[in-house]
Order: sequence, then structure tokens, then C-alpha cells
Amino acid sequence: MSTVQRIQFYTAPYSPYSHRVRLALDEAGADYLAYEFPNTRTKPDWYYQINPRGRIPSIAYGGPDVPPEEPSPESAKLTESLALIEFIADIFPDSGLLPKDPILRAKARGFIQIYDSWIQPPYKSAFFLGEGTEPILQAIEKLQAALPPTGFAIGQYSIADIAVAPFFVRMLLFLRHGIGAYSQADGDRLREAFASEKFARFRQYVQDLESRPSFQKNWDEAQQVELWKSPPKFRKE
Ligand SMILES: N[C@@H](CCC(=O)N[C@@H](CS)C(=O)NCC(=O)O)C(=O)O
Repeated sequence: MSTVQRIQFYTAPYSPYSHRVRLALDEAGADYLAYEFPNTRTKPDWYYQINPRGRIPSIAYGGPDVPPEEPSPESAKLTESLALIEFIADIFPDSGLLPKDPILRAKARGFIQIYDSWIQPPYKSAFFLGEGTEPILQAIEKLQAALPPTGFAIGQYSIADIAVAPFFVRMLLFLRHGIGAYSQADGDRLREAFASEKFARFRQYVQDLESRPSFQKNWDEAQQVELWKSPPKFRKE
């Protein structure tokens, strides 16, 4: 089996996509170096050598011990949070983040696909664009139906839970603090719905995600509220 090489992780505290990777690294017990960008969307020129799209997260994997701002041509430049969490599961096979059983692997990937295809678009529309909240409620009902009666998405904690946790915990945080582009009436409707019996399974699932030690280690509610109070991408009416 190959030995794990140097992991230089590029991240920022506001970023839910980066949060996925941080959770995977900590769940796997990885040794890694983290470079934290401040809460700005602009990236320095050197960063485009690592991710030509200028997005976070990314990982420079392997190569010599260099400063994070001077990436070596010898490291592999890896991007896209879902690819990164699978990569971490691959290099730490004993972490169980991606089980060996092909059926469970397919279930984990399927759950992530449900999130990406069904939840992410109405979440963005409701919270970032203020385009109404009914579609996100319908989508979360579908996701609830994909969950087992108790516990994590595929039974054991896996990349499926890691992929959704940063988004669901932020979603409920935003609602508690009135953060987002939705109208007052839509916010009230969402809060009422999520507090109802119909969404009890979803609430429990998010609570389980949040209770995970790796999540607790990487979550500061007050900091998140501060970071998200007026991010440039929220379009308030
Ligand atoms: N599909 C990418 C999305 C990454 C992404 O959009 N990251 C945000 C931070 S959460 C970013 O870098 N935004 C910079 C920008 O908006 O210019 C992934 O899964 O890694």
C-alpha cells in the first residue's frame, strides 16, 4: 500500500465546500498543513497555479516542503470538494469514509447525488437569490425519504454525511439568525416547517451531523454568523 504524502490544504472558514474537506481530513486522522484565506472572494495570482478557477478548496499533494504561497511543480494539484473527499477516503482506506462494500459505496455516492441534484439548486434559490422556499422544502422531504429511520445516510458515517453536513448546518444556522435573501414571510414559513413533525427526521439527522467530534472541532457558530451576516452573494430585497 502506498504511503500518504504531504497534504497542503487551501481553505477558508466561510467556505462550506472547504469544510467538507476539513471534515474528511480530520475524520481520517490525516496530518495536513492548512492555508486559510481570509473572508474575501479574490485570490492572489499564485493560487491560480493550484486551482486555475481560483476556487477553494484545493490540495497540493506530495512534492517537497515548500511555503504554501510557492507551490512546487512536483505536487499534484487537486480540486473539487467531492473529488477531494473521495481522494481522502482512498488514501486512508481504514477510515471507513468510503466503505469497501460496493453496495454501500453506491449508496454513499447516490446520496451525494441526491443532495447535488435536488437540494443544492433550491437551497441557492431560496437562501442566496430570495426566489421562494417551497422547492427547498419539497426537496428536503425527498432527501428525508432517502435516509434510514435513524443514524447516518448509509448507516455508518461516510463521505455521504461529510458532503451534506456543512450545507445543512449552515442552512439551519442562517434561518436561526435570519441570514439570507429570503423574505421575512418565507423565512417564517421555513422555520415553522422545519420545526414541524414532518421534518423531525431531517432535524435529527442534522443534529447527528453536528454532534460528530470532527464537526465540533471545525465549527464556531459565532464566527460563522459574523462571516455570513453580509456576504456579497446574498441578494436582499
Ligand atoms: N464545485 C466546487 C465549488 C467550490 C466553490 O465554489 N468554492 C467557493 C467557496 S465555498 C469559492 O471558492 N468561491 C470563490 C468565489 O466565489 O469567487 C467544489 O465543490 O469545490
